Amino acid sequence: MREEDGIACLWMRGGTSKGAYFLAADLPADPQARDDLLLRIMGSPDPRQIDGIGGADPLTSKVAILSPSSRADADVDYLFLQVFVDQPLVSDAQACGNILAGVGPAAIERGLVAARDGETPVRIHMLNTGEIAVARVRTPGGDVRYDGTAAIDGVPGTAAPVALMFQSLAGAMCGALLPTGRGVDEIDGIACTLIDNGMPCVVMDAGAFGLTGAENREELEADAELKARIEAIRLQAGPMMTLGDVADKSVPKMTLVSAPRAGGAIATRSFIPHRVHASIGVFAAVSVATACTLQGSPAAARAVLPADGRFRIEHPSGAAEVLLERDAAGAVIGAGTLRTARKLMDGRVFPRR
Ligand code: NQM
Repeated sequence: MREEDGIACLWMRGGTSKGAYFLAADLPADPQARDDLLLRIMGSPDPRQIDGIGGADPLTSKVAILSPSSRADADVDYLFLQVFVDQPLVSDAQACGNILAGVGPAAIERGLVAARDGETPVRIHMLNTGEIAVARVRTPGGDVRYDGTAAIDGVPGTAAPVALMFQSLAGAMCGALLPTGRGVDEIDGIACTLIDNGMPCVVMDAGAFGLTGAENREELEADAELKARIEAIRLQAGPMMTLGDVADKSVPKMTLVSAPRAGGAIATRSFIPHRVHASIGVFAAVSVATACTLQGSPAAARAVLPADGRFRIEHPSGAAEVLLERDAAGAVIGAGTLRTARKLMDGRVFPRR
């Protein structure tokens, strides 16, 4: 690989995020050399990412690396990497369900998965957590179809649906759904549910911070005192969740909940962790929905539980629907959601040298 010749790159929207999709074979095998290259491709560290293709926001500074699956029960391996915008950091300490929505289409585009006529199920081995997701990709005539009639809040217009299904996400990063063994912990006087059903999240009541929970992204990001309080809780929650020192990690996510305002199950505002999410992550939404079912959790206290298992998780730009499958005892055993994805650019990217 010669950097001056460019590196094959698909630039795609996955759900409400955007990122660069690569084949592992096109990147250095050594993680340090790979991360150094990705920082230069994205233009990090720089708040504007002016000399790279990153979009100056954690939601548009993401990378998916695809390779033939190492497992017989999957079609493709997917490693997610979060490229920090203003720090020289690349982290594999979280999965990403939004970027996941583009993995099926990208795997077909790159010839890793053969498309069927109509719809192609793609079994995706998520290397960050070891779990498998199944994505259903529209492929009429054996070609990926991006246009369609599905709409998701946070993305204008409509596109082809990508249904995502998950099983056994509990403890994906932390080893247990409730890594402290409790549904509620108190940190700095705030009741928190420390939960991981696909994404390590700290769920807290917005009211405990004197907020209504309806504040917008800009208002929350401008509140330096609030951000400092939330970061202090996060740094304590990290080791409690078995994540170790999380100062340089993008997990746990910090989600403030309040009563739903638009007919959903719960309202959320999520720090991911230093910027506020414009909507909510997929696995974060699954984790928050799961917290809504846990008696004693600040989420359960505010939630309006749906009778049909379809949790509409309200967020700053609408709501994300998560379907939870529960066993007879009420434990969450499966989850699903609907996303869309779109190929924006297929070409070669030239990193800063
Ligand atoms: O929780 C952003 C996103 C995400 C993560 C973040 C995600 C998930 O929306 O599954 O999708 O929380 O950093 O892309």
